[in-house]
Amino acid sequence: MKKDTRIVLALDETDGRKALAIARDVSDHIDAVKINWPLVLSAGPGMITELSELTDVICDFKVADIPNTVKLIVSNAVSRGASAVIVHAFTGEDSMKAAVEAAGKAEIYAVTEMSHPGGKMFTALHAEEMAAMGARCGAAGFIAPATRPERIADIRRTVGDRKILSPGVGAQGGSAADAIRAGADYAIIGRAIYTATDPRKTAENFESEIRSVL
Ligand code: NUP
Repeated sequence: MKKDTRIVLALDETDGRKALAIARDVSDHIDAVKINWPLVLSAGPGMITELSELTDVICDFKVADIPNTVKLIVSNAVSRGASAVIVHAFTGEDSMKAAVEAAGKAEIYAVTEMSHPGGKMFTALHAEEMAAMGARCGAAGFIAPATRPERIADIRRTVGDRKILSPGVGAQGGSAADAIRAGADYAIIGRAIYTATDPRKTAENFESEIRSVL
């Protein structure tokens, strides 16, 4: 995945045609598109392949299962063109290793502390442990909350130079500049871009905001 704009577009728009149009429109101002169940369930898994012809695609399937099921999901997403798949880390070492093995040359990103208020209830209590386990098992990146930049800094200390991608910018109240300043490599931004009147201009503004703190 390139590292030019430091923006990953979270494309949770559920109309497939609109999603593709938005991705094309903002493609110069993002480094990758992250898709999640809302788009895949409404427009089909073919979206992974279609979007992968435009940019790198991260499948945010938050896979949380036994190793065999993890392997089946990750290898399916990668065979359709995903460059990376997001998995939960709380499932433990065997499931994490299965994800990394099934991904092959593609990357696995592990969720640490989630960005919403509920993320503090359980995920926050084990975020560093989950990050350390993920790093040991070969996860290439980690998801850490832009809503709590100080936690990005904590996770950064745990994972060294592996990637950190931070959701929670805009609609959830976090700031892209603060997330990058705290140690994130990428800001994951969804509604603030794809529901904007001018998604391209909005992405461009985020890009300038991020550039100002690099
Ligand atoms: O902790 C997380 N928080 C989060 O928002 C982990 C995630 N993967 N996400 C995802 O990032 C969420 O599912 C959505 O796809 C995106 C944030 O979107 P938005 O709040 O910018 O619209």
